[in-house]
Amino acid sequence: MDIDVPHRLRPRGARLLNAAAATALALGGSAVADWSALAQGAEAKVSAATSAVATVPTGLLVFHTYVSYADGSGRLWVHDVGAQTTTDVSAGWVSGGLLRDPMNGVISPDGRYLLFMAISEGEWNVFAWHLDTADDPVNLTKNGDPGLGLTWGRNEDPKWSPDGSRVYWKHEGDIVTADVDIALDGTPSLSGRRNLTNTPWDRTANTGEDWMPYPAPDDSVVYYTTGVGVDADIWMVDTTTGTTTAVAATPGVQEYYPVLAEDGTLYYARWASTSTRDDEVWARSTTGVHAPAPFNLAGANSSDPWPVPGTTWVVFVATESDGFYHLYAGDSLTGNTVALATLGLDVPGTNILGPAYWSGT
Ligand SMILES: [Ca+2]
Ligand SMILES: [Ca+2]
Repeated sequence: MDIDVPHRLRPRGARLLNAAAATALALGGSAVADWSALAQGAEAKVSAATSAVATVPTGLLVFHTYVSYADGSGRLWVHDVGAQTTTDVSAGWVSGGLLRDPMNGVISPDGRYLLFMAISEGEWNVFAWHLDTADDPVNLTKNGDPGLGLTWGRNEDPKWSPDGSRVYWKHEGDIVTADVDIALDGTPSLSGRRNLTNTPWDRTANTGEDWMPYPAPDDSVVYYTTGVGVDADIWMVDTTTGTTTAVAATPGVQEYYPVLAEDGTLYYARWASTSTRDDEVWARSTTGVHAPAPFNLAGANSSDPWPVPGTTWVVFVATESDGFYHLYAGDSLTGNTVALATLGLDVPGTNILGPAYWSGT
């Protein structure tokens, strides 16, 4: 089996995933959680400042867990902020042999589908699951699909277009896109695939890899990461002309995982410096100024930012002394940082990664 090389060094844990311990966890005592208020007195880095916008809207927070990258322990979770429940939606798919190591989930703008990547047929593929149904997830990038014109290979890092009509993902080291078609019975499929980048990928040397796309609200450009490790930069490609432009390209510093906030701020992860290779969440303002976010944890790796729509909060993950990544919420205005485990949202003994927030329609 040809498995992708992890882009980041993931800590290796000794314990196995304990899925049962994490079902139906409570996030807080109210239907609308106030992360800042709930964190008072909790074991979290909380500044003296009070959050200007502390209320978190109801919605769904998707994330994935694994002990070590692609080791077969991967699970995909949906946390309902309003209902205060956390569900491993992937348990049956994994135990039934449909797929393994699901990760990088994102919910469609209309809330109907969960898009993610997982291994099946010996390779990474992009799946969509009709949320809250007993339907199996549909493999949207099934190898040899004549309608999609795919060659056999890796399909990863899927994202919805802002209106849900398209999907962007990485196929064999390039950013590609295709239209979403929904059959009368609700079954999703893709058509009309085209490449947005065309840089040859050397699978052995691992050069020329474009990954982790994130589209602008009008689909005019798609942000993405190019290169890995010390060579990783963030670029954007014009979806009409194909022109590519550097966005965050500091030499000798890994820059990756671009995610756009509603106000136009571009969040991403990068090493602190060429010599200090701790990941930090950074932000590029709408005026083009790049700076570390005020909520990074000292001496830890902070990454995988996802702004919560309608708030100043950014959900992200950071390493702790147990060697695993855990969920955090950071206030981009005040720097208040809340460990969501202190509110009961945790899956002990595994890495929690790839949070994506859907705030509802
Ligand atoms: Ca490429
Ligand atoms: Ca760089």
